[in-house]
Amino acid sequence: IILERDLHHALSEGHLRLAFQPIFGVDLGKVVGAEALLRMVHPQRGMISPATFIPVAEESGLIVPIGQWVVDQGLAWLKRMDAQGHNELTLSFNVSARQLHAGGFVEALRRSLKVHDVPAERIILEMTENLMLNPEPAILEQFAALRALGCRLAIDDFGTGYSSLSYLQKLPFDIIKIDRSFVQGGPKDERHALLASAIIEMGHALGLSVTVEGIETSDQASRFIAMSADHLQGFHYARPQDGENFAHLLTVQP
Ligand code: G
Ligand code: G
Ligand code: MN
Ligand code: NA
Repeated sequence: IILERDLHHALSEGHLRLAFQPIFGVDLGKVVGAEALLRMVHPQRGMISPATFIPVAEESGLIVPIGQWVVDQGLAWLKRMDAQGHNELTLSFNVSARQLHAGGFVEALRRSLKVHDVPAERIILEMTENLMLNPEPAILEQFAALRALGCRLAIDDFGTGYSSLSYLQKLPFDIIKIDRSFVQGGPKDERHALLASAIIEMGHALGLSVTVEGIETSDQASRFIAMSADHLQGFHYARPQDGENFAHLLTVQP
């Protein structure tokens, strides 16, 4: 169990880390971006998954300063990649509803982009579809502000939430990330593949780019390339990595 004070401690004592998972661009046939994924290194218990502590962070409101830390660290990393010549990578951040409801997210991001001298066009913000179901005007304003800034917005875990397809035409999204449950095994495999294929077509018809996550085998990669997915992500390409290892991955691609 992670408590609010554990999180406080992790933030103030430097026990948070970012891992970066490559995102493969089908067109270019290479890694074109990364998703930043938060980790907590507990002094006694070792690595703790965000699935365990993000809910506590959201509940306590600590997700706001933690989210700012994530953006700041992520942009600093992106600049280090630039300096090594990898200066076209995009960087995706996960953003929870609580961060937007708290207010100030857009302004903090704008400041951080300025401080680190990163163009907003290289940033993607991933949000789960539950956030889009009945967005309040204040949330819609932030979506618009984020796009006006130049960032792109992605719907994360697409196909697992309270999907109301009507939001796809109403909301200013650029990217659909198809949830990994559509990729990976099980008796409903065939139907999942058909659904994934239909989602890709629908996304393209709406002018959206489609990413498929959870690609674990070369067979899955081939299938989704044949379905015209735009970007692929998953253990087949690489697990979430230490920022320092990432540059190495760019040179050893499957
Ligand atoms: O990295 P892993 O697959 O264990 O992530 C588990 C969940 O935690 C995912 O749903 C992911 O979106 C979420 N997550 C990871 N990093 C962050 C973060 O920086 N902020 C928020 N809000 N969620 C994150
Ligand atoms: O909800 P979100 O998509 O942000 O979750 C990202 C999580 O998915 C990370 O915790 C990451 O470790 C995990 N992940 C990334 N690629 C794969 C994969 O190929 N297989 C599985 N099982 N999990 C993956
Ligand atoms: Mn994500
Ligand atoms: Na996801």
